[in-house]
Amino acid sequence: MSNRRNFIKKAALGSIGMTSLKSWSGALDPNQNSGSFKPVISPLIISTWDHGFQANAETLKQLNNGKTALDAIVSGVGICEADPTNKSVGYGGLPDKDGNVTLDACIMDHKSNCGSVSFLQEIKHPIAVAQKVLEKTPHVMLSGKGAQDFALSQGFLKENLLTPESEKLWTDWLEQSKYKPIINSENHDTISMLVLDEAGNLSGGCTTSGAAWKMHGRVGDSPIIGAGLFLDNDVGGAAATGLGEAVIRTAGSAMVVELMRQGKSPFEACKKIVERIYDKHKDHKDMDYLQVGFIAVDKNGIYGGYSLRSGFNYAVCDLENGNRMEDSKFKMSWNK
Ligand code: SD4
Repeated sequence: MSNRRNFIKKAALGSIGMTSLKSWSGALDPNQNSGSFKPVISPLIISTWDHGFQANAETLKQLNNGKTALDAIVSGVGICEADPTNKSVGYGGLPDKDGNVTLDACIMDHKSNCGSVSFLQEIKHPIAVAQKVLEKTPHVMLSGKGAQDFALSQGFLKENLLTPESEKLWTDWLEQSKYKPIINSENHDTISMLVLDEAGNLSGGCTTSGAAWKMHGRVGDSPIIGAGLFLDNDVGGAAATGLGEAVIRTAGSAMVVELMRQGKSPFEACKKIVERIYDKHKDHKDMDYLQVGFIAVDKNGIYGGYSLRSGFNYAVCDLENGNRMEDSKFKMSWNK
C-alpha cells in the first residue's frame, strides 16, 4: 500500500462508520450522478436501501476486526434479519398469503463458491445458513424442509418469525386478499450487499422475506445465484432488489456483470439491464407495480446503481468517504 493510501486509511479510520452524508459528491460523475467514476479506497461496501446503512457499518466493523468478507457480510445483513421492525427481511418479515414467513438468501465469495437457501421457515438468519451451505455441503442450494433440517443440524434454533405487528398486517390484508407487491414502501425491500475487500476480492450476499402475501412456496430472485446476486472476481459484482420474478426472467445480476465484462461501467450496466427489464415487461401484467433496482461494483472499486422507478437508494461505505446514502437514478417515476 502506498504512503498516501496508508495516510488516508489512518485519517479515515477515526470517523468511518459515523459519517452520514445525505448528498455526497466525492467521486460522482457529473454526467451520471448515480455511482462513482473513479476508484474509491477499499474496503468498499455497498448495500440496498436505507437499512443498508446500518448493515454497512457493521460489516466494516467486522472487516476491521479481521473477519473474512463472508463473515462480515453475514454479520452486517444479519442486523436487518434480526430487526422485527424490518418488514421485508428475516424476523418480522411479512408472511405469505397463508401467514407463513418464508425466507430466501444467498452468499458468494471471490472464488465463485456459493451457498443459498430458499423457502426456509422458522430460522432467523437465512444468510448464516447459506454460508453453512457454502462451507459444509457439496451443494449450492437447499430449500424448504431440507434447508431447515440442515440449519437445525448446524445448531440454528427454530423460532416463530411472525411478529404480532406482521400478523396484524396479514389479517388486515386477508379482508381484501389481493396480491399486489408494494415495493419501496417504507423504503426497504431485500438487502443485497457487495464487498470489495482490502485485498481487492469481491463477495456478496442477499437476504429477504420475499414478496408479502406471495403464494406458499414462492421463491424470488434473492437466493438464485445469477438473478439476485452474481459476481466474477475478475470483473465485478452485481445484486438486485425489487420484484424477483422480473429479475429471474432476465437473469438480472449475471447480465449486469457480463456487461461490465464487455466494458460498461457499473452504472451503465445496471441501467442497460433495467432498460431491458422495462422492454420485456412494458406490456406485462406486472408492470403496474414493477420495481427493480441493481447495485454493482467493478474490480477497481467503481460502483453504480440504477432502478426502474423512483425511490430506490443504496448505502455506500469506503475508507476515504465514510458511510453514506446515495439516491439511485431511475427510468421513470411511479405515476407512469
Ligand atoms: C423477491 N427481490 O423475493 C425479493 C424481494 C421482494 O417484492 O419480494 N420484492 O422478489
